[in-house]
This record gives sequence, structure tokens and C-alpha cells, in this order.
Amino acid sequence: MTDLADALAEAVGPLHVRTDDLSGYGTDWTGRWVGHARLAVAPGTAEEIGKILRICVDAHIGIVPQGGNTGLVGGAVPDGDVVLDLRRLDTVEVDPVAGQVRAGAGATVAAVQAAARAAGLRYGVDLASRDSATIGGTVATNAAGLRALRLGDTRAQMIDVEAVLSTGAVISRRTGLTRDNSGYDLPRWVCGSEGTLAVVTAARLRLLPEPADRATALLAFPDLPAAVAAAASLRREPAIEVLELMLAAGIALVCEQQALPAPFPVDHPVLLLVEATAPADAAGILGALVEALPGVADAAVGVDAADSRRLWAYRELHTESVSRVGVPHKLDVALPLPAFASFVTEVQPAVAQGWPEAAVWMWGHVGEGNLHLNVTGVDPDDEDLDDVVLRMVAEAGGSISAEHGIGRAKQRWLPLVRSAEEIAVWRAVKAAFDPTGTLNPGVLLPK
Ligand code: 2HG
Ligand code: ZN
Repeated sequence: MTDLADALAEAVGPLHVRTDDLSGYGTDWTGRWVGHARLAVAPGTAEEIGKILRICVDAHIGIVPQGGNTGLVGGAVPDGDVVLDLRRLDTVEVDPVAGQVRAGAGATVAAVQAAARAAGLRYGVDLASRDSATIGGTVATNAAGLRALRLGDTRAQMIDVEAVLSTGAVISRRTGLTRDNSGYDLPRWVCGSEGTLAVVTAARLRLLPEPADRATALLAFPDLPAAVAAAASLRREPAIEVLELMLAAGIALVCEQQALPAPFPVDHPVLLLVEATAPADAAGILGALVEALPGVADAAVGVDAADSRRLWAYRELHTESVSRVGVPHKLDVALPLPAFASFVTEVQPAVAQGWPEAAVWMWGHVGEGNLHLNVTGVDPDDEDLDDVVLRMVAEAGGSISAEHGIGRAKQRWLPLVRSAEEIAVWRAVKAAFDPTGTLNPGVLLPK
């Protein structure tokens, strides 16, 4: 063992320091971001994290916090750094009276959802990677997911965060108060900072009442403008909690890769997955809304929970299916809804012009103008492709990152959506939290 490994072993116990077989820590889920971990250390407490940080600060070595490693912008991929594996911090404690959960950074989203459910409540953030994605990662990236349209992103659930600064100091309000307007809200700054300000060790999150009834439907449309107009109209309805858009190519890919039957007897260019929740008769409410919608070519309604899961599979299996055909360019972008349909139509030929071999896959949280544009068949390192797409996004008044963050993937394009003055303030904030630049170096802000 090296001096560094010895010092860390003293801090957390030798069983929790790994120096061999580090490839799982060094590569992201998609295979797009390949780095190198110097070693991995798995602390069991915030206090141990403080010790680890002080050791790494003194040794001038970067620390990359990692949970489920499900991020999609290279934000948890080390570059010769120490990986801080947070998965041992997996406690989940529900306070049903307060309607809150305190979850360790390493608890999975699914574990938090299950604990909430057992108390007759629910956690508002849901995403397809729920079984691996951890609370620490979702707080650090302000993950949004499938229900943010109505329930908000991670920041909207957050009551408090416990986090360790690179000095080893622990910050936390510790109160659980839902009204606490006493000055700068550091928990909300840490949320979405992608591990660059502090290491999230736990979060206190709000839980919501479980709706008594829900209904799911898959709606088919003849074209994009009709589907987007339907989404715009449905998002005004309080009962609608989910509005997800898919295209024919993605549906065909999912069916082929996952051996699923086509959802309708004939193919349709665009599908919307919608879900309604209500105190009673969600299916009736959803049925009436669909009936009144112009342009619906066909509809499949989930008659029970198993049937709803069958419809959800077409949406949730997109990411995995795309990865089966190649290492994708992942462009998670946001567009103003009025520009959504024209962007989707125009970006295809723009990509085909420069990269005729490209396959473009698009789907997303259309209720919030969030489009996931994936491209396979093009060298993953060919950033000219990303440049073409992200410039089109900025031109259309959109954002280069809707929910996945900046990571190592998108720093180059930050000036398209953030001013030099804003980025200067970010640097000052970073220096205040992490003066030695130890936390997640090279992520979000260029090194
Ligand atoms: C989703 O909504 C995730 O499916 C992943 O945010 C998107 O794989 C992607 O590009
Ligand atoms: Zn998404």
C-alpha cells in the first residue's frame, strides 16, 4: 500500500480502502466517460469523510464522490483522483408525523421510495435508474426525473442537507424546519453543485401524500405539432402528473432490443405517455381529458397496475436500449415548448448533414420542454456533433442541460447559456466552499 492508502486505511479501516479492480469506479454507465481512479475509499460516517478530505487536501489529491455511478455527463468519473464511494451511508429513516425522510447519501432512490410507501407516503422524485441511483447523487445533481412536472425536482423536495466541506467541517441546519428563512440557504446551493462544493452525506427530504388513485395511458399522434399541442393542453390539468414524449424510431428500437410487442397495431410517428392521479376515478378523469383532446389517433389505457407497468416499459427502457446499439452522445436539453416540435424536426437533418451515419434517438419530459437527444453511430469523442446541436438549442432559447447537469461533458458550452459574470460568481462560491479545489476537480467549472 502507498502512504496515501495507509493514511486512508487508518481513517476508515483497511477493509474500506480499495487499490485494485478499480475499473467500475473509473468508467461511467454508458462507457462514454472513461477515467482512472487512484484508489477508492468507502467511509461509514460523515466524520470519516472529514478525515479523508483532510488527508487528500494535504496530499493535493482530488476527491470524486460517487454513489450509484448512474450520472450521464461524466460528473462522477475520476481523473487520477480518489473515489469516495458513499454507498455504505445507506440509512433511511421516515418521520411520518413530519412527513419527512432522512436518507444517507448512499441510500438508493428506490429504498427511499419503498420506505415512504411503507409509511403511506411517497417520495416525489422518480427515475428509471431508481434501483442504483443514490440520494447523494440525486441531491448533488438536482435530479428531476419523471414526475417533476407536478412534484418538482430534487431541490423542491429538500428540507436540509448534511454535507462535509473540504476543510472537514460538517454543514447542516439539523432542524427539519420547513420554514427557516435565516440567511443564505446553503443546502440549496449544494444541491445541483455536482460534488464541487461539499460532499453530501445525508439529506432530509419532504414526503408527499400518496394519491388514492392513478391511471396511465399511451396516446398516439399523427405528428409532432399535434402531440406537443396535446401536451401543452394537458399540462394545465391538475390531475396530470406525467407527460412523456416518444418517437416511432425509439419505440421500434425498444421493441426490438427488449423483445416487446408493438404498442399499437399500426406504427404512429409520436406517442405520449400520460398519467393522472386523483382521490378517485383517475381513469375516468384521464379518459375524459383524452376524449376532449384533438389529434389523438389511438390510445391504450392501463387498466390495472400491471398494465400500467407494461405501458411504462416503452418509455423507461429507452436509455438501456440506446446503449445496446452503441456508446451514445447524450444531449439532455430544454426548449421553450413553442419551439419544441420545430427543433425536433430541424435537428435531424442538421445532424444527418454532417454525420450521415448517425442514428438520432429522441424522447423526453415534454411537459417541461426537456428533450433527451441521443446519437449513436458517431465517434463519442467527436464534439463537433454536440456543438452543432447545442448551438441550435441556444439559438432556440433553450438550455444545454435540462436535468443531467454539466459534468465533464458540457463545460465547453456553458457560455452559450451563462454569462461571464455569472461564471465569475460561481468561481468565487467554489473558492469559498472548497479553497483548495479538492472536490470533484474538472467537473462543472473547468480546472
Ligand atoms: C430519462 O429520462 C433519463 O430517460 C435518461 O433522464 C435520458 O438516457 C438519456 O438520455
Ligand atoms: Zn430524463
